[in-house]
Amino acid sequence: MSVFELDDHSRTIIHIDLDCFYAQVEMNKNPNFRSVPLGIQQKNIVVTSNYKAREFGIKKCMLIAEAKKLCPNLVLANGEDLHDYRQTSYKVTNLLQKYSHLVERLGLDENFVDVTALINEKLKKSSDVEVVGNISGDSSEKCDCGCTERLTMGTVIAQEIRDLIKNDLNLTTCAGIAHNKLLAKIVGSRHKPDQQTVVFPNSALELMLSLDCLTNIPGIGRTTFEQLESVGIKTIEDLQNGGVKKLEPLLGADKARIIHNFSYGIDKSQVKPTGKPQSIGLEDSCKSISVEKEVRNKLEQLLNRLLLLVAEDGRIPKTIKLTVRKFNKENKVSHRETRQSNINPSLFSNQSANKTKIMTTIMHLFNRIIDVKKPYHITLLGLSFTKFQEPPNLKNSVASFLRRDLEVQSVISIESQNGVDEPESPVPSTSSVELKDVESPSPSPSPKKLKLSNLVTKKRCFEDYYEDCESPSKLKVADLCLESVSCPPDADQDVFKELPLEMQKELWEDYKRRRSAEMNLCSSQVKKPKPNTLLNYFIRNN
Ligand code: TTP
Ligand code: MG
Repeated sequence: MSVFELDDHSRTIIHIDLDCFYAQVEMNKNPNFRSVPLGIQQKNIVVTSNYKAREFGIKKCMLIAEAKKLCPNLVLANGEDLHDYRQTSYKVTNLLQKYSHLVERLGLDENFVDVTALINEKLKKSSDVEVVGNISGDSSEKCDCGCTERLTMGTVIAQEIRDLIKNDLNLTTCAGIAHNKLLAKIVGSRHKPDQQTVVFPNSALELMLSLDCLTNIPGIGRTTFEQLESVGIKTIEDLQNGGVKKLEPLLGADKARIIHNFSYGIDKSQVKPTGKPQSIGLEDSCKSISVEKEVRNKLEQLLNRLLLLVAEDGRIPKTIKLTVRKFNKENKVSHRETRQSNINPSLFSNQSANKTKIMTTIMHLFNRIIDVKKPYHITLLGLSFTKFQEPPNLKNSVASFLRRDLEVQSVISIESQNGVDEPESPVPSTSSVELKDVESPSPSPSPKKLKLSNLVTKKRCFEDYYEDCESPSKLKVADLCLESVSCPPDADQDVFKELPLEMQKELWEDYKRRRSAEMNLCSSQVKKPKPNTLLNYFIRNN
């Protein structure tokens, strides 16, 4: 079988590399640097330079003395404190995560984004797009698997991504678009700076053969290069012709196969997400809005887009945050205010989110920032979800059963400590003050402080949530449950029946304690919960 028959074109990967990264960060901090050749100094080395300096022949990792000889007017900025670079780097990754949850960071200034899902969505609506940017090789010969259309759409998305990074962070980038990571990375560096290049599978081999040196293949460093050289493998063709068998004694079976595939432009490695974002949000600046209906429309649009991103992310948000930028016409100053609120996870069921209820919460937050009876001018609206919980994909596992009950149990436990009632609606229950927010924290009680009677509601919320997750362990517990425990009168019989025996006992004990406290009106005589119960174990681990 030919090596190409093993290739899979179904994915679309975008590799994003920031242009002269450290230099761009410094130029954003000090715009005077834009008009001069700038080198970034670490010790006695120029680790990078802006493109003006590169015109003088300055290269990365050149000695300062050598660089100064080439360009006596070279301005140097100290780049030893990485803080700002790191911060900017994460901002870029956060922006990319708006396009896919499959974003893999590579160092500080490179990211792979797997946009396959987004492209398949977009192609359902329209495939009438043209390539944006450069094409590597000849694109006239088309593959009939659909990769031409996918990669073409990939170029449109890459441009969108690069525009977003430029607009939001004032950073230019290069992008490579291909059906795998290897080709995306290699092809992205073909046209620099501030450009993008796509390679279609039929030009992959040509691209690989055009590499000057084996070390241009990611994964072949100096050591591997020397190992290969020692057996006469010096070029890409040598690598291809040598075959896996010749490489195995040198590199081991796995690496040999990978490197051999690489030489043909084949790379099966996945984009491995580098941690999930702490928040998923969108902002939209606008011409002054002064009417509540317009605000609502704008926020609804944002929410619709945001829910798609959240669905793609897969986690369930627990908090929503609204950002409003207000413009003060008198002193011509804008400032941002944010408010946030907890939201009930049950609003995000398997199929769709309850937009109406989420909008109610959002408008409630809005009315806490803006007094709509007075004139106002809004120039930006933003929504973001934060604090996530993992999705309920623990179907048929013991964990799913425990997890459901975990939620119920912590509710009971907290109630028994606080005894505070609270509605289960998603109306704001906490208020966080950020930036110039001047509101004092809301006096509303925390959503955790639910009464035992809310156990049922809470439990049901979770059942909507876990919809068809029938747990075999649950059935077993029910089947084996020969011993029966009374159901507290303030708990739902049906829900109670489903709980494992241990938990039923805990609930009954809890009910007895509360009853006893009520009867005696003397909390000091109430038996305290045992410290090492199953219940406490789960609560501690929540
Ligand atoms: P690169 O992406 O290699 O370089 P770059 O972004 O500056 O330039 P290009 O336009 O060619 O992509 O590296 C990213 C940053 O990493 C770079 O700005 C400085 C830093 N760096 C080092 O600290 N040491 C090094 O040896 C290199 C190569 C880069
Ligand atoms: Mg770079």
